[in-house]
Amino acid sequence: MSDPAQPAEFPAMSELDQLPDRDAEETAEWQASLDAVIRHAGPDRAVYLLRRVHEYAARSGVALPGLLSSDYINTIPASSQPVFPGDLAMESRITALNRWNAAAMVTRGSRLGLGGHISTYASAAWLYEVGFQHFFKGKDGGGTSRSSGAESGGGSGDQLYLQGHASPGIYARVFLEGRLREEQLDGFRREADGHGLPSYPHPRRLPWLWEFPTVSMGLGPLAAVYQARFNRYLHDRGIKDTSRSRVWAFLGDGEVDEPESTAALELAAREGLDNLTFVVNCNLQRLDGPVRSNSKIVQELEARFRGAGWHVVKTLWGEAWDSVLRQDTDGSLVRRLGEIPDAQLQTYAAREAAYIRKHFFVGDELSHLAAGLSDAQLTDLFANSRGGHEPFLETERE
Ligand SMILES: Cc1ncc(C[n+]2csc(CCOP(=O)(O)OP(=O)(O)O)c2C)c(N)n1
Ligand SMILES: [Mg+2]
Repeated sequence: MSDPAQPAEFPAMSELDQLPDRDAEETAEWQASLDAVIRHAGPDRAVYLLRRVHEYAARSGVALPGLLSSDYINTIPASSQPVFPGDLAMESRITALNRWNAAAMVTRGSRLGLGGHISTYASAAWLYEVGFQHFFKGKDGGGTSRSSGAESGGGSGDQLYLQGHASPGIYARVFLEGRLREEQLDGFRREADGHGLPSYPHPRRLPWLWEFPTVSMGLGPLAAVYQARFNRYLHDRGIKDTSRSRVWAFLGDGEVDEPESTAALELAAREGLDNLTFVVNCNLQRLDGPVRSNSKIVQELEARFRGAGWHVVKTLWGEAWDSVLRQDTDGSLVRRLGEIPDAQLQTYAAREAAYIRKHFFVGDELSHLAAGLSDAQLTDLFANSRGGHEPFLETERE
């Protein structure tokens, strides 16, 4: 065993190919080109060029290892954003009512010392509403095909592994559907008389509502992978048509620290389980504080999921950022977003414009960019236009 006090020197990744340099002069020329770009056009330009060369190499059939993380911006650019297919006004209202009722349940429970999670659903309400309205398929014959509108007949529907601590929001939604009464909501976490609602998804206590238990943290995502694999097995053996079933796991960013949450990621990729979606709500918080203080949980997770062979789509910023990012022609804003640790991002969300101007928009390019923004715009960017939980109609775009 090596002595942890004397860590071994590891070679840099670039040296791992162990090939002799067959043309040192040519290598030096390439390096000199890069030096020149860094000197004359800056490191952001160098990153840009290397990324493009990397992409171009991959397209030309040059087998390079993939990059594990992308910039700290939305994966889907604003220009490629699809049109929201629903009734935005109606869905906004449903989401607001659910948030309110969920908050009321937890607050009433808390007055009695019962506890409950108020921010889990509050930060994920839109993710669930969009799922329920536009994606999840029920068990009634496997749901309706979104593409054809035809009944599939005999399918098994989707399986939802919902984040356990979001249960008040799910109860609130079921209440709006008329399937729970107000007295039952008031019985949240009060099951002693046999009529209350369990704290978390509990298929034995409330079998008509909950299909899978997802607390303790980590059980949902792990079980979801095996569910997706089992669905494939059933289908491949001709036992059940699960070809249209999708398994969804909703989880928190803190939850991903549970070893169970990521234990089967490689298995999912190896088995090619494209019938499985994880939705990780990165609100940067967990009960006891920020999920990561001095680094970035989203970037860390992106690298981990990509490394395991998953496709990753990040939704980080709302529409207010689009026009600001368009002005960032030299990449300094994107670089700055990438270097701000999570705890500092949370601070910006709570601070006034002068603080944001002084501490975030540092350097000539960035302070110039900030000069074109009002104080209200600046605070809005960090306090309200984060997280990507922002449905947006194509017609609203300027
Ligand atoms: C295995 C396990 N450990 C601890 C807890 C207690 N606990 C409940 S919620 C929570 C934090 C959850 O944070 P996150 O996953 O980020 O959820 P969110 O921010 O959406 O509430 C903890 C530690 C638990 N439920 N399960
Ligand atoms: Mg969290």
